[in-house]
Amino acid sequence: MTRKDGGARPVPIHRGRSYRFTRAIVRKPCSNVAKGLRATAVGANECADNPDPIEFARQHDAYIDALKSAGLAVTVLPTLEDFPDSVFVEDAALCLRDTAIVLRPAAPTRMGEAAAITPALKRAFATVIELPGPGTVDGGDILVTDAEALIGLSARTDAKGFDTLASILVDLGIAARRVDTPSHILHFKTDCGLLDGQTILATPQLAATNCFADYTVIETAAGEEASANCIRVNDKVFISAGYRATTERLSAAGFAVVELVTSQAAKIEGGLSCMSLRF
Ligand code: CIR
Repeated sequence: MTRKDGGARPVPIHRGRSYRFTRAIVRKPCSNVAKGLRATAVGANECADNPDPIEFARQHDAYIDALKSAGLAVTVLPTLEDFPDSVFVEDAALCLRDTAIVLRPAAPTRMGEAAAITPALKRAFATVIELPGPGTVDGGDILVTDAEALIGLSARTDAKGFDTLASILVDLGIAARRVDTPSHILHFKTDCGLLDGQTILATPQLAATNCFADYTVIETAAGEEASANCIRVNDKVFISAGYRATTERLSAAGFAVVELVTSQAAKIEGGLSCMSLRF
């Protein structure tokens, strides 16, 4: 079968490898979390819509409990006060089965998060590879399925970063496919999430780019685009709370859906996938 973009159909390697996990790494949100990046800059601590660090920590604790209830052993790293966005550990690394890749987050205020997470990766993985520069890649732009890694070019992930990461992944036996993230979307996975090895939840806008031509796509309901950043963890699908129509779609398709409140992370453009590294 040929994809609409002309490429060969990816070959599934291990069924379920993209959502069967035993461990996760998370980092507690710091007290400076209100200074986290967001598209519309506001004066941190002066805006009613800033995240509240205490409420963020509560929601983060519930997130950790949910990961544990899905069967994961969770390593909780301490806060990093110098890095307001450091709760979003996904952007600093890509964790595969036996290998972790330390990425190169593009935002100047986030670059140091990669070095900060490296010791924890070295404790958990036999092999840790540091992505060489000068390109940049944020983990939020990488969607790993059973068959391949889709890497979305975005304001954070550039072509050089893609090329460098793709060559590492190919050496590890993982096909890497470059896709484009529509310019209004922060990260590729802001608008999509894996449901199983062959099924993806995506916003209609991202699905319309045809990047998921080889997959079954379930679209988020109208007005519920913010629910797209779900995560599949073993037998459960975690989705942000408050998106009833999309949740019903997933339940009707047979997924065991669990809603989690992410209102604080959402204030600085974070969601479910960004708050953990799962492997
Ligand atoms: C940022 O702009 O980098 C953070 N405020 C949000 C990062 C969310 N990460 C993700 O979607 N993977």
